[in-house]
Amino acid sequence: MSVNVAVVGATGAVGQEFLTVLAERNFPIKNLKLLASARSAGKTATFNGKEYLIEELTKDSFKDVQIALFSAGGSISKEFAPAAVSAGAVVVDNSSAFRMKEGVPLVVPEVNPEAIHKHNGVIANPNCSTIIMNVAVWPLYKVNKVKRVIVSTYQAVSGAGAWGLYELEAQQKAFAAGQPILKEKFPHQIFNNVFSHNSKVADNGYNEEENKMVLETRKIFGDPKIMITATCVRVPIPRAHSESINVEFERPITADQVRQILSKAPGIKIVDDPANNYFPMPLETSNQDLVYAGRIRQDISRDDGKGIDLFVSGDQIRKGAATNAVQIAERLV
Ligand code: A2P
Ligand code: 11C
Repeated sequence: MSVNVAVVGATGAVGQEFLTVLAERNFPIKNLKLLASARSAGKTATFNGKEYLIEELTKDSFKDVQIALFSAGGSISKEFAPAAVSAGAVVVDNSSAFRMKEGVPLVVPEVNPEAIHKHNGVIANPNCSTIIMNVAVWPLYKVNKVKRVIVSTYQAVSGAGAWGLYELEAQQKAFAAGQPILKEKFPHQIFNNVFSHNSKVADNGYNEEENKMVLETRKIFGDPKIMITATCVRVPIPRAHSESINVEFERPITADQVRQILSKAPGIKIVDDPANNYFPMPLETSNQDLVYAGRIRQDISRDDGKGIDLFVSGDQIRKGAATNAVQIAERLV
């Protein structure tokens, strides 16, 4: 069955990736509508070798649309997703607008695909750092319940949007040309630097990205008690987020068992070669759908055998956003 698809935010980093992933996976599209702001109306974008006109997003944009993929930020989702649902579309929303709302499934297809069909018109795509962590931790959780996760992220600039990439590139060019390095949207210079994630710090001392990793994982795993603490950091990398993850299990587990479980898990590739000091790297996971996992080792800070450390890296625009949303849409059709 072919369906009419709308992409909201079609000019953005994730929007553009939606087009690539839909084409690559041969998504059954009857008609495709590309929507963005008035600034982009009249421009074109390519899908499957064909030029499509970009239209301005309005509340009337969704007539006859069956699936609407949104990635234009939370406020646009809040304003326009209800119009899409009223017009009969199912919205797969990449923003944080509805993720924690009751009745809105929050889905990583490798973890909780059964939630997809319990929607009331909107299905939420989790935050990219959450997805990448969940793909690696869930297969372990299923075998030996995870009690606690301590995660530290190394997040690429394009996670902030296409502008993050332009800002890093502009600063690199200015440095190479011996010119002053200007910062625009990031709160600090990102070139030659690392800083705490640029989202707002909440009253609990954690920034929004960190709180998302905690709350979203609890909803996706269906485990409100799982203990998670996160430190999210922006690094001067164009693409692909990496994460150092310490996992505490209910029962003892060995590094070999973890390697075995993850080597059979969907969406994961093991890259774990201590002899050659070769482990997951954003350079190699960029433009890939698989989450790479390695540095799998027993946590030596404890003597009960219940701790494991690992390092993962995954493309946050693909598996962390566009691919995950398209996988959800595939299950809908
Ligand atoms: P536009 O390019 O016309 O501004 P990113 O996450 O990479 O920053 O991309 C954000 C996406 O959201 C872009 O496609 C952008 O379109 C879109 N967008 C931003 N504001 C609006 C708006 N008011 N209406 C529709 N789309 C919007
Ligand atoms: C980043 N993960 O890399 C963020 C951006 O809730 O979808 C996406 C925020 C979100 O900055």
